[in-house]
Amino acid sequence: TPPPPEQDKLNAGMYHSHGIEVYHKPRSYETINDAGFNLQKLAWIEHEKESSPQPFTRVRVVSEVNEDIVLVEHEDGSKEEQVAKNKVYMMNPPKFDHVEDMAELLYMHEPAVVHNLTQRYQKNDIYATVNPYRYLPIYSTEIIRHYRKKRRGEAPPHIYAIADHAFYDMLHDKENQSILITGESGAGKTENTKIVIQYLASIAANGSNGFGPDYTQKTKLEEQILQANPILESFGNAQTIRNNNSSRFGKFIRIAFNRNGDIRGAFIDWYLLETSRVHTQTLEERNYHIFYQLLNADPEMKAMLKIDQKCPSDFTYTKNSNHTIQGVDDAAEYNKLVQSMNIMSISVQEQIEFFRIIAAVLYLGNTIVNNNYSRVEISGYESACDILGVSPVLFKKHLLEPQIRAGNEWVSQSKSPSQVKDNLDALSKVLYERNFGQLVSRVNAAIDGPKSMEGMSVSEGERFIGVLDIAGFEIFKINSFEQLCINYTNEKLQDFFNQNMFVLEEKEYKRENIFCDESFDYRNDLQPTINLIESIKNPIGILSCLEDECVTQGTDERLLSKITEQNISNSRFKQDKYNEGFSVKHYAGEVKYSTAGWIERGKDPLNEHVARLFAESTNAHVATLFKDYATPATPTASLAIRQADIRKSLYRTRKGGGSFHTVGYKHKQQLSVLMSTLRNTHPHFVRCILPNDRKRPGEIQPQLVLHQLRCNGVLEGIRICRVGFPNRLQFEQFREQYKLLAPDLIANIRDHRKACQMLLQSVPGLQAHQFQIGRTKVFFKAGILGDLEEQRDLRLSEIATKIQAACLRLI
Ligand code: AD9
Ligand code: MG
Repeated sequence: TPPPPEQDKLNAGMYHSHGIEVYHKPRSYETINDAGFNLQKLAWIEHEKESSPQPFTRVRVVSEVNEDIVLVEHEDGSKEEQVAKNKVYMMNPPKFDHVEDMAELLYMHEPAVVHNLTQRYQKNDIYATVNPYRYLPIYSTEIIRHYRKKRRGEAPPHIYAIADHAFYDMLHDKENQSILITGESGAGKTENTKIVIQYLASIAANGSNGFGPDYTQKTKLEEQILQANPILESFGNAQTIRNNNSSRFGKFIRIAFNRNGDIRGAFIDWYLLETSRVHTQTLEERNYHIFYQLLNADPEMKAMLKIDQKCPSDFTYTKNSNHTIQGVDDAAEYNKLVQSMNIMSISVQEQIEFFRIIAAVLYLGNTIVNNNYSRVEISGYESACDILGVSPVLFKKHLLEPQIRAGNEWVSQSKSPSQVKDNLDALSKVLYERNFGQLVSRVNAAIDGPKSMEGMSVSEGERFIGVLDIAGFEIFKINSFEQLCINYTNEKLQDFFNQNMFVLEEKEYKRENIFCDESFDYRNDLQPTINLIESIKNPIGILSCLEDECVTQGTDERLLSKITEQNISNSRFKQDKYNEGFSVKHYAGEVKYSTAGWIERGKDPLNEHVARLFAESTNAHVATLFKDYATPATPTASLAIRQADIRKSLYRTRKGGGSFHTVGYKHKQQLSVLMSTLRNTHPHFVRCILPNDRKRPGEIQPQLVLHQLRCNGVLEGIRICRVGFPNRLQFEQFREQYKLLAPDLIANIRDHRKACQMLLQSVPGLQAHQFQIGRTKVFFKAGILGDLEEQRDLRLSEIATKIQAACLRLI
């Protein structure tokens, strides 16, 4: 084993693994209430003011006021106060400072975790899951080599370690793997996803030649897989207040390997692209990068796209946004994009097609809508029609006076200017989203991996490692449908995590022959929340209520009363007193959702007639994007076609929406496929943490960190670890550590198990239900090990006093 490079020692710390490490070796969650009262102990109490930058205050316990309350003194001597015992968290002794694996902490609770993360970050040990906001030289070939084939705990925590374990487990256990990366916006999910893929491409390239020392050589396929990201980022990322390169979609990238560990291909699935950004951005944000990249492209390309001489201020969709990002050169980014597309073997002609849609969207946004003597008029739409290969006359006709069916007849429906504007924006969104989907499909065709998500049809002997990069749990002041979808996804992932932990724990108990009562079963903890969102009937959950109301042309008010009426008895549901929405109790906290605008958003946003026009475009790419609309259904079509169309529309309604399925419904379907894929993998969990909200290096805000720990399930994990027997030690280790408690009693006992048993029976006050003796380990209920540690400390100080006295006598 080569010694760890200096740099590595310096920077790598308790990397993202901390989440999973914590749960693998659960520790107790102790307050002075469970740990037992002890004078002069250092502890943490919650800071009174939530606004304080420090969530917890260091105190010394002074005296016991009564059964429930103690008097504490702030460590800086500033004041004394009385605090409930169950709010006084035991401080870990200094020997636990900066520990890499938080599972080693004696006391495991919110203040301990926040303290550890803060301490490590300040020492530049960013790999306490925290985004450094600066380049650190810890991703070199040298370091890849260091992490290659290391067992757990052998090398300091690092994202490479997680990637390497996944790779090893895949080859060794012949099992598909997944790496689930979650965290707030800006926490580092996408960067780490890229680092994982870079690592896998580096080591896999050396798979069949015995993991030789050269981690820099890559095959064309590996190169292509690495280039997928810049392409996706151009079209799917944008500058937001929180992140200059924020992913506005979720993705799951599966990389397939053969038996030797060579990369066979990859496949990307994507979720929930934020389409509203195409037409509206908030202050200090931008539209998708691609708009600015094309507006900074070379003059030839701009001329080809009919945007020559244009800049962001010439287009409605870009002019109110930031036009540049500090430190980013959009022209250079454009060149990189083209380079990536070239490596991906996307031809110049194809590139132009993908770019063309972007130009068309810009022109659609510039269409002027006004009222001309009570008739709606549009102007300036011709460029968009020209680029999209459709007739401007028909476009205008369908847009302004779409024909709708009334019984068996078709009648013209007139629109108001704002409806026409909404329609244009809806078209832009759909064009953008379909173009994005097509681009991902094109990338998938190039990297040619396991073909379909449903089948996971990796060929014989092949396995995959999937990396999931999706937005983490969100709680804002006003939460809407997007937050519900994101939080629902996270609820499912947390549930998956809990199930996993439960199964692991259960296996360990079985292996050790430990009895655990039913209260230990936390498997279905989150089920009521999941039901509340996704249940189809009895009662009808939120998403299905939305689906029903959209199909029956309901209103937001009707939707809300239906959701309430159906779910009022669910303990995770709460009615809103102002009747503007409802609250859901998620694992990470209670979130208030506002239902305003859900029905409008849930409906099919497309003007079907215009969509059909696109399906018939002279431009093959545009026609492909809308091929599902390619059925003629105008009043002039033959009777047979019209009847078929009517049948189709009946069929759609009967199916509960058919192609009009709401975004929520589609997301639910996609999520259910994703979950079944994940269930067939060995998961690895990575929690990314945002250190500060200013995109700054070296700064850590403990309140912000605490909030994320609460939201990302780390603390939820700690909570469930308190159930059952969270602390455990090997017999020999336990005996060695605690023999002081009864040295004479066990001195001559050879069998470690027996010695542990005798030792534990001799501890005064320790009750039989507080511990269990397994096959190789002793197991403790939360808080008990801390007690023993106290007694041991006491014994040690007695011995020290005796020795001191003896020395004095000698003198
Ligand atoms: V979002 O939900 O997509 O808005 P992410 O994906 O969690 O978010 P991202 O990975 O994009 O965040 O990281 C944000 C920025 O932090 C990056 O653009 C980098 O500038 C910075 N970052 C994140 N991780 C690292 C790192 N390991 N090393 C250096 C980093 N910089
Ligand atoms: Mg991202």
